[in-house]
Amino acid sequence: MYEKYLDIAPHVKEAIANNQPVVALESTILSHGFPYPENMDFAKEVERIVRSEGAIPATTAVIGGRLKVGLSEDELMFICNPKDVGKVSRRDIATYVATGKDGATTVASTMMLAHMAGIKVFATGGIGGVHRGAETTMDISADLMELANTPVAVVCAGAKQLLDLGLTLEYLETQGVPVIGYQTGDFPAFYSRSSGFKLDYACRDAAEAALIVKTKWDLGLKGGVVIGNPIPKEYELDHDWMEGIITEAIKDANAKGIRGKATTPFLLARIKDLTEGVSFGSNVQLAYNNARVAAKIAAELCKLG
Ligand code: PSU
Ligand code: MN
Repeated sequence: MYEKYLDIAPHVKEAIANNQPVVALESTILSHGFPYPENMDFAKEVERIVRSEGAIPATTAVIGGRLKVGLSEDELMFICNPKDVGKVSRRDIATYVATGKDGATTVASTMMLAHMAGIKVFATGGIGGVHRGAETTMDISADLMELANTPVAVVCAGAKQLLDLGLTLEYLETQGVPVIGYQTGDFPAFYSRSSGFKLDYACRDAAEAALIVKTKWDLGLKGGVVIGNPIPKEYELDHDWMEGIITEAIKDANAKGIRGKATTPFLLARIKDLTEGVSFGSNVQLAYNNARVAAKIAAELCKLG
C-alpha cells in the first residue's frame, strides 16, 4: 500500500534488485544538524565516500509529499536549506505526505524509508536518545523505539554527548536492541571515542558486524542494530571540555524555553557557536567515518546473501 507514496531512485532500485550494497543516509543531519550553506558540501561528500567504498548512497527525504529514497543533486541541495524543509520523524510522516510538504528525515524516519525500499544499512552521525532531565521532560527520541521495531542496522558514533548516554543504553537494553562496538568495547560519545560506558559486545570488522546483523534477522528477531563506530582519533574532542560546553548549551536551551523537536537542532547549533565551529568539524568527520564503515558492512551483508 505504501508503495504508491514511495519514489526509489532508479539506480538505487537497480542496486537493491541486484544484491549490490546500498547505504541509506538521513537528511535531518543536513538541514537541522549542520549549518547552511556549509552542509551542501557535506551532503555531496558523504555520498561520494559511500560510492568510493563501492556502495550506492541513498539519502532519504520527503519532497512535495513524496517519500524519496535516493535524491538527485538538485533535491539534495534543496533539502539542505532549513528554511524550506521541516524535521520529519515517525509521527510527522503521514501529515507531510497527505499535505504535500517538504521535510528532512531523522534517524527514525530514515530507518522507515530504508526498510520500505529494502535497504538494510544506514549511516548517520549519532542516534537520538534519552535527553538529560528526561525524568521530568520525558524527552526521549523516537529513534530508540524505531530501533526496537524496524530492521535496519544503524552505523553511528554512538549517541550525542549532550544526551544522557547511560539512560539511552538502558532504554535500548529494555527494547532489546543490540549495541555493538565497532572495534571498541566502549560506547562512543560522538565527539569523543569513549563515553566511559562499557559495551557487552565489540566486533572485529565489517564482516563480523554483518554476521551479527544477519543472524539477528535470521532468528526472526524484530528491530535494528546499533553499531557504535568511534570518531577517528585525530578529530576527537576532549570529553571534559565538551561537557562544559554542553552544560552551557543546555542551560541556554532551558532559559529560552526550547522544547520538543527543536531541542536537538538548537543544542547542536549552540555547541557549534560555543566551540567556534570546532564541534562542527568533528561532527562532519565522524559522519564520514560512519559512511565508510556502513558501506563495508553493506558489502559484507550482500556477500552473506
Ligand atoms: N546526528 C547528527 N546530527 C543530527 C542528528 C543526528 O550528527 O542532527 C539528528 C538525527 O536526525 C536524529 C535527530 O534522528 O537528530 C534526533 O532528534 P530528536 O532528539 O528530536 O529525536
Ligand atoms: Mn525529543
